[in-house]
Amino acid sequence: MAMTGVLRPGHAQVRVLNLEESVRFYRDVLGLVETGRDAQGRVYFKCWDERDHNSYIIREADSAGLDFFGFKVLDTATLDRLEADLRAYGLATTRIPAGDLLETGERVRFELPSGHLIELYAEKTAVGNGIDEVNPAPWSQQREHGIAPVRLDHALLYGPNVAEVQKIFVDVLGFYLVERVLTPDGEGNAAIWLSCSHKVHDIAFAEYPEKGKLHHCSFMMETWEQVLRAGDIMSMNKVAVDIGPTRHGVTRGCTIYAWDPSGNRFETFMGGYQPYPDYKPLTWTFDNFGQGLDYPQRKLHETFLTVVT
Ligand code: M3P
Ligand code: FE
Repeated sequence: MAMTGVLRPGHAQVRVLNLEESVRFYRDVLGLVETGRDAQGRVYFKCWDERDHNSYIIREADSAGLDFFGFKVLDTATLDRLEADLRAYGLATTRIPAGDLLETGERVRFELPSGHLIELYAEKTAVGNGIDEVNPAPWSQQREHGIAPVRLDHALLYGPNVAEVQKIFVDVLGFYLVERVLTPDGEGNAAIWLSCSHKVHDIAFAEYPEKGKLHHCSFMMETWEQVLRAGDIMSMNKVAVDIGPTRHGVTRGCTIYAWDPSGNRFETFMGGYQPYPDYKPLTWTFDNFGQGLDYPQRKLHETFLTVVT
């Protein structure tokens, strides 16, 4: 499809309890590439095959969780237009100056009715993926370190007012609904999966009473074998695994959910199908939520509903 408007998830800033322990985890176990540190003490990472300077930023704090989640948009004209559209819709926006995040341009930030801070930005320095731009090799040495996902793929966020959140993403930001799980009475959505691209989801939300919660940030692996290898590396490093390796019914993605040392859940993920914006959304009834989460086991794992940061 012609990609305009919002391009993709670009960055997540996550709070961790112990910075250096977390750096060792994200760099050496998950295998992200450390790309910088700033005056506030934040540590910046990217996945090996991402080309922009950073996609995952951690800062030390007293509680785990998500500070904000950012999407890259096509260009500054698109950023200005989307900011105007958000304001016309009735949302307050603030501009964060270029350079506040390393190698990142001006950001437009707004708060969703779910309590999450979402950002849009047009510029982040392209540092490349360590592979030549002329006659490129298929991968670089950076893929040989830890789990080594190729990119930050999506996030699942928990909070109230998911119906309003859906309207903002669909009516203002140009996303489309790919799948949903109905509430027990069938009247509303308990969870929604939204795409701004050809991916099966770029962001997802589940209805939850507390505002601004993180369920997981997801990192894309290239193959199912790489997901299994991620599970091996998790066990070798005594990482706390939540669910999997298994396959989600929703999205058909193959997955492991696990926790970082601070209790932030992350996912190593591959697959799913490739939807288009004209596809009719797929619907799961609440009694089939278990298959949606874990298709082989048909199990609605308790932690999926209750453990968030
Ligand atoms: C995902 C994901 C359900 C969970 C689905 C999860 C239906 O698709 O990417 O994490 O419970
Ligand atoms: Fe996921």
